[in-house]
Amino acid sequence: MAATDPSNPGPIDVSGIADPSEKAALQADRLRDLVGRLAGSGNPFWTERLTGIDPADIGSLDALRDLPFTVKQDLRDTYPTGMLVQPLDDTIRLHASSGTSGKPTIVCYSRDDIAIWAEVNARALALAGTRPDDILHNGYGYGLFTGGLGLHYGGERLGCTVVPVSGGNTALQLQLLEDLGSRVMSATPSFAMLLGERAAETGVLERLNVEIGILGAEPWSEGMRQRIQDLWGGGFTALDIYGLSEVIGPGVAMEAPDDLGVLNVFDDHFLPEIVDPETGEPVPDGDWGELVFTTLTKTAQPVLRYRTRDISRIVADGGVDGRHWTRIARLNGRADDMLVIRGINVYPKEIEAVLFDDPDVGRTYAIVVDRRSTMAELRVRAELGPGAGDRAVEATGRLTRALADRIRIRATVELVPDGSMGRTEVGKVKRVFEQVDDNDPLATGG
Ligand code: DLL
Repeated sequence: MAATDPSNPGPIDVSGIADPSEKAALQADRLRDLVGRLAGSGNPFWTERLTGIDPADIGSLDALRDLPFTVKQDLRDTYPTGMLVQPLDDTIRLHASSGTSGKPTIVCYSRDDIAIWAEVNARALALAGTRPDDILHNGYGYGLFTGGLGLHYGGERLGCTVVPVSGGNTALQLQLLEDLGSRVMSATPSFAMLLGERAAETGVLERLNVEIGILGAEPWSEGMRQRIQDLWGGGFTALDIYGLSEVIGPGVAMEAPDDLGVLNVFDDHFLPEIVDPETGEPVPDGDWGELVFTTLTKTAQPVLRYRTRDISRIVADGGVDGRHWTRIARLNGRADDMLVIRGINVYPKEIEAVLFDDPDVGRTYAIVVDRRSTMAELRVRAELGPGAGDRAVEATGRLTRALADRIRIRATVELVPDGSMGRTEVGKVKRVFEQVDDNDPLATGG
């Protein structure tokens, strides 16, 4: 794939390929080419992984299920750059994501990869309603994290004026939003909430012009969307952007305002599958399972059938005339996030859904798994909404019952005053804490 000419980058394709057989043929061609590139790269990891596979046998997408998966551990085992299939000389960028433990995962980009990345983020922005004459206030962190630079290049590709403000420094952010009149903002949902809260507190909110939020990098429920939109006011739409560093960063899939709840996967570059997270077998169409991606066009560090651990499903029904991307449901958590409490499996997202379903719950919460005794206990702390202070007792009882109904565990619910819990200004919000000794993990404002 040739890098685009910066002086004449061409139109942004927000529609995708209309004819299903044409799309499948393109994907199969690209898959065959990818497997050929991996097998012929001389990279020992791929030589070993692809033993016995002849790229020429890949005649259609049916061949996919016989190809090997890649997993995060493969990137760890080949740290730092052992999954590169081009010389490091040919790469022009490196990003990294910090895992919960051990070494970061490194991802490298060729010039063509950067062009693809800009293209898919430009599509994401355009799908959300961003126009070339917009000022894009980019509140994702710049640096090793892919969020900042991913949206930055996408915004430039679309022709926006990108404000590379990054995370943190909310006072400066609000000043820039007000003075520049930005209509589009990109940030994590938790940071969008924090900015909205600060804007409301300081009286700036009514002077802001933000209509579109491009929010992702963290799981966030419909209840959270509602709260963010309520906070920012009637004209604001919060939309979901999805991606992961191993695949490219942000811009793998995007929600559109006329098709809420669904992510459009840019399937000419990223081939999605849904598999059973336990067995790796494909699930029946429409069932929930683990999202898997093959990077069809990346050149420096492609992945084959990468197991994301993220949970979604293919959505075949509905859609919008003239748009043809593979549609998947907004994420329903990660296979790794599952908590096991007294033998019962609980996803934090289910707890968030219960909390944000309740009108008296405010804008942030935290979950503590107390493991001080052999029987783990679940504690949920949430802020009360503005004006809900005198309903705390009833709300506590109601939430305890709702959680017991939904997750089949009796949790200790603690409702605290609006604004009393800590906020995350930089990076991804942390919602789940383990307690192993008598130090309260939420004591520092969690
Ligand atoms: O979070 C890339 C990104 C940046 C996406 C900015 C969107 C916006 P990583 O740091 O590698 O990359 O983390 C990827 O974050 O596997 C999901 O578990 C989670 N994640 C990303 N987007 C969403 C989303 C970036 N929209 C991991 N909803 C992924 C839920 C998300 N989870």
